[in-house]
Amino acid sequence: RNWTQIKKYDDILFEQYGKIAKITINRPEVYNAFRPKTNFEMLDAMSICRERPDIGVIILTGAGNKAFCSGGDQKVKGVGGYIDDNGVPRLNVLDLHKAIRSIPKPVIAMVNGYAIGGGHVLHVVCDLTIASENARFGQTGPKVGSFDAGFGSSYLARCVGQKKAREIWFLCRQYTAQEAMDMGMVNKVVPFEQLEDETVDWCETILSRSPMAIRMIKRALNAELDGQRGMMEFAGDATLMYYLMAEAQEGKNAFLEKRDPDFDKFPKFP
Ligand code: 2NE
Repeated sequence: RNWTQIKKYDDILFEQYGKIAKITINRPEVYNAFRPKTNFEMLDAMSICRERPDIGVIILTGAGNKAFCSGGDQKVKGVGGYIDDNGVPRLNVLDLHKAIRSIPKPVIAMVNGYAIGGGHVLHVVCDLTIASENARFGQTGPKVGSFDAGFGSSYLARCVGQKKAREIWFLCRQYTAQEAMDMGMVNKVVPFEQLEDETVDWCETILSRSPMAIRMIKRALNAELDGQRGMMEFAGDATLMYYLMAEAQEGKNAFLEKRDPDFDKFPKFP
């Protein structure tokens, strides 16, 4: 498949095939662990995906056949967070979680190996997960001095149920792709050689559906868990649709033409 580069970065690959964008964490020497720079780059790529009308779905994956992502890079973990080039400790992967949740286009985790720790959280936050048979899922937080009490806990519990979510976090065991699918946190398991074909096939099916309908469903499913922020994003799209209507145009036109608006001509639906 002919992926073309969208933008060059140090820690990630950012490519496009048709209307599909692919973000690949490209740090195989540390099993695709992320450092602050990796997350800043992924955030930049996500923002480009959001703005570009020719991109309809995003794949998130890891380079190689060992790991999707092994979480935060323990070699740069300092006091207060992961230390960036300026010596500032941060946990900017949380901004990436928000961006994945917020972008009005589906994000698919293509899990090609270990999804561990913060890497497990990343796949959980994505809208869908397609895994290869060699993938392994699990948490390590309470083993290595960390935890994610955000989407990595609450949304995980919505996927696998409260008991399983507690098991995953309390015991820090690893699960096979099939076990992860049986728990409800993976959509499909395929042999490694078929992983990209299967994922692209899912992307192309999604791309053949109504983008506005997909957008509203993502918003609605998020809103159920995301409280006021979820409602705000859902409401933002309701406003978008209102702005597309002649009724909203009439209000603006009347203001600019210094006349009273005539809303009478618009139907009042039951
Ligand atoms: C992923 C896993 C289970 C793989 O085990 P194994 O035995 O197959 O490989 P190995 O030898 O452990 O790892 C291969 C290379 O990758 C590096 C290793 O150090 C090793 O390199 P060398 O020492 O041979 O040079 N590597 C792997 N993971 C790394 C990491 N996270 N940071 C830096 N280097 C890493 C096994 O490697 C594993 O358990 N990895 C650690 C997983 C982990 O604990 N991640 C952090 C959890 S906390 C977190 O991510 C987090 C959060 O909980 C909340 C918010 C934000 C982040």
